[in-house]
Amino acid sequence: MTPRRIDVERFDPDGAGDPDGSVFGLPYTAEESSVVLIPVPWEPTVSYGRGTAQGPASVREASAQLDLYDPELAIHGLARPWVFGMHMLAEDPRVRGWNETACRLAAPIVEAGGVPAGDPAVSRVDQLGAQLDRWVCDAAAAWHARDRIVGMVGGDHSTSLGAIQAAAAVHEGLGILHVDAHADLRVAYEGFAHSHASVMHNVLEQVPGVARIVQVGIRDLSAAEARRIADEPRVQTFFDHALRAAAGQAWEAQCASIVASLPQSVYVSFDIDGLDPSLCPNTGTPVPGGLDFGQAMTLLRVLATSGRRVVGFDLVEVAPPPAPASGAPGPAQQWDGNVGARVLYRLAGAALLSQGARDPA
Ligand SMILES: [Mn+2]
Repeated sequence: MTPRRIDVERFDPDGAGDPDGSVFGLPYTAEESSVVLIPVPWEPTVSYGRGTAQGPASVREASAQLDLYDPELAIHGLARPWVFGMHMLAEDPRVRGWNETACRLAAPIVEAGGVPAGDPAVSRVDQLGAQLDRWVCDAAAAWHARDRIVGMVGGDHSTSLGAIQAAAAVHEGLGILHVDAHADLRVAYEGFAHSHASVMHNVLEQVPGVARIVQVGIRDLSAAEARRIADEPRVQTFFDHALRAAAGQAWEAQCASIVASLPQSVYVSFDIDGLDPSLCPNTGTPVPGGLDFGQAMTLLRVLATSGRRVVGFDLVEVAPPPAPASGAPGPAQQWDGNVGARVLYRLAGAALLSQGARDPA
């Protein structure tokens, strides 16, 4: 990626963000921007709390009120990541349509806690999931080909597969930094192969360009997933409990160990439920424990300054609370989106910093 510089005069970062702007209140088009964000409102196999199909919209809405000066990246020469241009594309109505169809088919199955393999409705949901993967992969690949940093905003975690396929196609030997409460290594969940709980299994099986998955914050998994972690040389897992047990060791040093496990080209797959659930109370599958916000920010900063290149990323499983019966959503309604927007801004900043972007003189 060659960082693109945009016309900074068109935006006042100290003013109130433009709520109609594409993301972070910025007025720049995808054409002008170094970072292009693809919203993927998708949640058919969500098994517990719903709402993550509204994730991209909730992040976009809350992002308008962020301050865009980054004091932590400033130390490394990138206080103003936004000057390289960031844009979130509009949602594609076809994706919304496929999601509605797949949710309708999946609802009774999820309600029943799953069905035997071979059920026709399960197969149809998996087919729609495969169709979604192709759409996400093509959309991401088009912007990779145009030398942009591509970020995907889900949707449930299954949406990451297509985005990882696109990144791995152009970055052989790709490593995934996977922040999550869950290992997501199930072969299938409730019958669905294209499940949010199976995404990293699907990456291992279907994306040969991925050399390694480094998991952080994991604290909710099945015995079969634990065996897979133990037996699979491509997966290294920094369990939440182990990070806590090493709490005497400074977090910075723990981040250095995590990052040292990754190859040169890195894609970050950030499930918001990797964070403490007070930071994502409406996410679909919250789990107590996890990273606090500062720990996550430090991890991404250590990654960005390690000499590795962050070539793409996603943010998934952000979900707003149900809309209020009346009136406009207030700050409490926007909390999940607010935290998500801050993670997204740091992901974009970390990718830019890792690829050589620095503040203009
Ligand atoms: Mn998760």
